[in-house]
Amino acid sequence: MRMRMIMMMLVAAAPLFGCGHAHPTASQTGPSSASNAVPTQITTTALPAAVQGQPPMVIDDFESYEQGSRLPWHKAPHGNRVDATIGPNISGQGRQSMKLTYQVQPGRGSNYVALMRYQKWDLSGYNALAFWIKPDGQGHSLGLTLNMLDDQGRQHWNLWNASFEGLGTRVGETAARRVVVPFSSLRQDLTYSPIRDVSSVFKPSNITEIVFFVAAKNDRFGEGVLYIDDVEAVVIDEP
Ligand SMILES: [Ca+2]
Repeated sequence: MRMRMIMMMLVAAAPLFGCGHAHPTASQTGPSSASNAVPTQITTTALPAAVQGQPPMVIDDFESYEQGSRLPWHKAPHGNRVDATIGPNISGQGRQSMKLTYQVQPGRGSNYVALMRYQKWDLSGYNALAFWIKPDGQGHSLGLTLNMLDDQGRQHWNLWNASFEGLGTRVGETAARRVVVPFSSLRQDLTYSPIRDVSSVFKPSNITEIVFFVAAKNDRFGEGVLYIDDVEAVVIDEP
């Protein structure tokens, strides 16, 4: 039987820097960024198991990389230090995950990390993004941003944000779990777009960038290690 947990939460769009890359969705990063916070209420759905009959589209299961090889996921030009390497199985299938080793420190630009993969994805026919995460118990907030091209294939930082505090990021919580983010829960962020008349319709066919954010919360700073695996586009039943 499917169990569904709907979690309502406050999210804040994050500051950004006009660097041309997707930005932090996590706010609650301390006084230095509080003035930039734009609270948005979203719904995030966590499903312990898969979804409908349609098979997922695997975006990355991290199984094809050699130990020590360079992953296509890398630090964004902004944010603090984050390295992506191969980690152990966390999802119960396969042998490898992605290990994020990161550091967050006080101060705007240092209190979060952004790990991105830049590629063109056509996720037509899917209505959610799913992944596994094994948090490190640090209690940081976690965010996800998708960047969307326009219909002419132009890049103008039409960003779509989700944040899932409470989903795998509680202090002391280290159990791996699957997170499902319905596309309908994403919130458009045009803060860094030079174009103002951008359509407010999310198009899964036009994804060009996926970014994970980890942001310090409640003045908890320092180094951390967490794991991500089985990043997939999936089909879910939506209310
Ligand atoms: Ca894997």
